[in-house]
Amino acid sequence: MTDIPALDRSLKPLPKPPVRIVHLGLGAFHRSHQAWYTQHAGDAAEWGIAAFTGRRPDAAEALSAQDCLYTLVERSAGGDSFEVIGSIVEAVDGADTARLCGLVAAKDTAIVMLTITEAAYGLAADGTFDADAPAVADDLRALSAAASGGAGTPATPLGRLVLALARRRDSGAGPIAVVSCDNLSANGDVARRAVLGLTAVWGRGLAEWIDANVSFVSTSVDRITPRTTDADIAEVAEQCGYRDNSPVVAEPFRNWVLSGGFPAGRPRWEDAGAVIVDDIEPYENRKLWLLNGAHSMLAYAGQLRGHATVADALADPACRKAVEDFWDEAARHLPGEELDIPQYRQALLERFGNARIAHRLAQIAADATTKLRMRAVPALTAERAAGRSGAGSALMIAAWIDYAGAISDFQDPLASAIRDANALAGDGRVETLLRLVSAGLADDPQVVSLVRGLCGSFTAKAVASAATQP
Ligand code: CS2
Repeated sequence: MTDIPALDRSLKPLPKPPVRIVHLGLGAFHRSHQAWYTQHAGDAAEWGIAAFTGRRPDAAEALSAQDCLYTLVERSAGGDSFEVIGSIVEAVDGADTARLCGLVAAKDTAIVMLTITEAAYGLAADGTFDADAPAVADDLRALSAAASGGAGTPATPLGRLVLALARRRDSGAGPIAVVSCDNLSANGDVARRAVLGLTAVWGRGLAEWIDANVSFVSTSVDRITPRTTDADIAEVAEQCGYRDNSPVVAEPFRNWVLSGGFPAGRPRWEDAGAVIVDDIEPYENRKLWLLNGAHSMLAYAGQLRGHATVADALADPACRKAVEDFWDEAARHLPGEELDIPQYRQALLERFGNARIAHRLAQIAADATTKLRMRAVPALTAERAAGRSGAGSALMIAAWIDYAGAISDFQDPLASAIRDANALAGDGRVETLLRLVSAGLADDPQVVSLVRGLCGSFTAKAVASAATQP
């Protein structure tokens, strides 16, 4: 494979638009979603993206080595199609706060976009900003030092954003939009709360400037994007005849709903199918509960039953039933004919069933405590308030509790608290784990006993009994 050319702009001379969007969280999802929409906007020639990585520089190095071009492999049940994406024009190590500040402070920059993961917003279990979370506390110290002219370099994406917004204020470049593209309900409001929480130590009117000049846009984002594998890299070489070390694979489906103002302009994303609405909540809830909620159910139940991918788990009747029961509950709280829930559910079954997309359950299982708050807790709380048990939603939490007890190596912002809870003997374990997801639910003895009773639903015993059923 050494005799094929490398992908770069001499091989594919795509236009290189000027940077007007700064993105934090360079990863596969940004590349399959917002970068695709930006390339397909009618005025794409005016909108380039400078994308910054999170914790590690690797993705920026790999992309820079090929002039920021990469192949999007659109993988349907029937086959693959390939497109080179060129809307990212600069890929930067997230630790390079000098470059970030320079770009955010530039007059031409109109948008800062975020795909930093749900866990990065520093939310406490009650949805408020948690100033005591360890990474947040470190950044508050760094920002406080920077605010007084000393050396302080924040390490979290939102800490870095606050530093950069302070530079924009100082440069007089004017209003800007911050667009959260993470799977959180009211993600624009959550981003605003987190930014203002981190701004508190800055003083000197920065919070007031942000209030008056930064528009926090809420979005609902959707495109299933599994992690790229070596086989994908080999396939691109074979099918496209060039070497791309950073292709990204995604399903054909994509959806983007946005709500909020863009004081310095935005690409015409609607030309590419994005939808601009006044009230985003119904769309957000539909996607978060039905798609992401089903994903989390399959991630925990499916892995307990020995499955590795979404498609495998969905083909298992026990997992499929758990998803459908949960959907029945969640759908009761998704009113409005325009949401067309039956059609949406049917489409999800088809998308999840696309076995050519190897979407790993282990990838979805990460950051459970944050995700379950968005995916299981709202429907469970609404069902309880309506006088029903909420067993379909509670099963998602019970499956996670079993999963958390069954594996030792997991990623979660509350990993050490989960480990401490797992060490508890007897009845206390379930209640303590439930409390990490929702204090309100853990305060209700009926919910605790419901979840406790549902634990074990997908264990080996359940597998055996399901297998003997007709
Ligand atoms: C998934 C999402 O990993 C996860 O938590 O549920 O990444 C999901 O694939 C996307 O939101 C699809 O749009």
